[in-house]
Amino acid sequence: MKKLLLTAALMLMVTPAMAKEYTIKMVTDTEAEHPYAFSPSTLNIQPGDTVIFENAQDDTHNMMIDGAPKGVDGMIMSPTLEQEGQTWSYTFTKEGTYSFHCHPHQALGMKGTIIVGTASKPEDMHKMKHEHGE
Ligand SMILES: [Cu+2]
Repeated sequence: MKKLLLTAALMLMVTPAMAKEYTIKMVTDTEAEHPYAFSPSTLNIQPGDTVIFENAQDDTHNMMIDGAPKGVDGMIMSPTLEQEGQTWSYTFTKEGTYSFHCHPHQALGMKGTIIVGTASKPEDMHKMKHEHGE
């Protein structure tokens, strides 16, 4: 009986879940041409999907959205992830293009793009303000 209940519970978790989960790793590879990177740095998902940002090594990374479709307001940013295996996830509900960067490594080109459904035209996007004034 216990086993049956467990099976039913597992099926409930799996079947109605249309939304998917994706993982973007925050990578440090000092040997690489771009030592600090999001992998993958571009991702196409659907509204309702969740993206997990995972620190792949012991290094300090974060994720800050710096451009978003109009109508998406407020800061979207992860806390600082300092240790290997630390994660932060966000569920994207509104269609469009989201650009993001890692604040500690922004100058080193650590950035990426997530397209939710259909990409936004540039005029349908807006810059998100950050406390550090960008
Ligand atoms: Cu970084």
